[in-house]
Amino acid sequence: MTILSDTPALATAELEAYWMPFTANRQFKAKPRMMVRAEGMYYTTADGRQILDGFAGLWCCNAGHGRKPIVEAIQRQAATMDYAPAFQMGHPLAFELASRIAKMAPGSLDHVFFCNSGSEAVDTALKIALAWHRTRGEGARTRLIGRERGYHGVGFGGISVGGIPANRKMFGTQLAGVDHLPHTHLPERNAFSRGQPEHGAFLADELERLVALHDASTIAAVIVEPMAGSTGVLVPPKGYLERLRAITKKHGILLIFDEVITAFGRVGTNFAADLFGVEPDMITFAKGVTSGAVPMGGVVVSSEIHKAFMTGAPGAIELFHGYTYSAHPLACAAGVAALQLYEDEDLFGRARRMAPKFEEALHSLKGAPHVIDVRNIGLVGGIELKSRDGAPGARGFETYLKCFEKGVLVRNTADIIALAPALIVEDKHIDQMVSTLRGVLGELA
Ligand code: PXG
Repeated sequence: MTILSDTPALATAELEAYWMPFTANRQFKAKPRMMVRAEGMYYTTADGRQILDGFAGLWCCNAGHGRKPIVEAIQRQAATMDYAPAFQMGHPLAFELASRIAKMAPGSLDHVFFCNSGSEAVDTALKIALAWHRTRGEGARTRLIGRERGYHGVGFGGISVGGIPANRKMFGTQLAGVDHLPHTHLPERNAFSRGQPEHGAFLADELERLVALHDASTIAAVIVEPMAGSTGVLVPPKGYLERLRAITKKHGILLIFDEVITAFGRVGTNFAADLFGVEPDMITFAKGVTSGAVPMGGVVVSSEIHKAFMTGAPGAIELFHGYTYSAHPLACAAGVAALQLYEDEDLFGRARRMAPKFEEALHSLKGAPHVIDVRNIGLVGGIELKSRDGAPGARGFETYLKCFEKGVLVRNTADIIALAPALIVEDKHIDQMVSTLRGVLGELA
């Protein structure tokens, strides 16, 4: 199969040293897909083709690519102060960004700990959960509960609570004392749901079963993505998150929402917690906070959690955790500029306004070859294809490659195609994504 018109910008030998993440390295290097520029909704490849970005990079460039206010803020900051020590020192933009995020966050979530990625954000949140219980004299609460089909990055904490077998099986025993809720994907009952599916709230009751098994006094936290992105756009069933919240509260267990994908407008609100009307105790974020322009992640914690640490001698360090690049000046500059841009252009409102058109277009693929489910929320869509006999994932990957060949970047997780365009997406882009997908599905075996 011709994957694309291949004019690699680099000689094959120059491709060797870079061990690429989550990539079929040998296959890529045989036919590289090399991006060299990005602007607005489009990438330009090394061979000069325009690619419509249907995935905001990797769920991150929510304001679109190369946005001037963000670019200029980064340039200004790089020229003014490249770096300031993160420990026992600060710089004004870190405080400004934290204040802005705290104001955007729901309810009593009002303090922000910065790191550099979603994986670090998850590890940070899990550590804060453990330390918080210990600070309050409940140090026996060490158990962490994740969910099948959850993705929480690739640190040992994240893969331990995560629920993707391939991400876990090669890496030993991971964290001790972790258990998992069942995932919420019920295609036989919920296929072709628009927005939140009707069935599945009962799956939250599995937490009661885990509490009965382990005893609440051993459980520190439950972590879930309010909408599971990576494993194929699993929108929470109606009532599910509410029930998780009620059960965690009843048993003194912290609830962490991993909003690395869903925060900052992806579902049309500041956080998915706002859309679903459920307030967790902590929210992890990354990606959209800088619109993907500089790596950054973080955790927003409730005032109650934060307050519990602010005790002891005034000169004592309250939390032995942090990174050299926590609140890096370039990331903070990008973050402040991105949040300002989201506000100035009302991009989250725009996401809400575009969502019905996006939903309609995606669901028009019902009945297209191989399509067994379409699901969506905000500006996120998932199209599930029937797996080819004996070759799970092959049809999804070929769809991804052929869409790229035809000028549209989508993402596949096995046989599920995900779409998550930047919030500046226009009708014509949505039409191009869906018509390209329709064409590709028609061609595929
Ligand atoms: N939590 C969630 C919910 C994520 O989606 C992470 C943590 C980890 O973030 P970092 O910054 O450490 O990668 C993520 C990342 C995909 C895809 O194709 C998803 C992610 C990353 C790359 C690809 O779905 N999510």
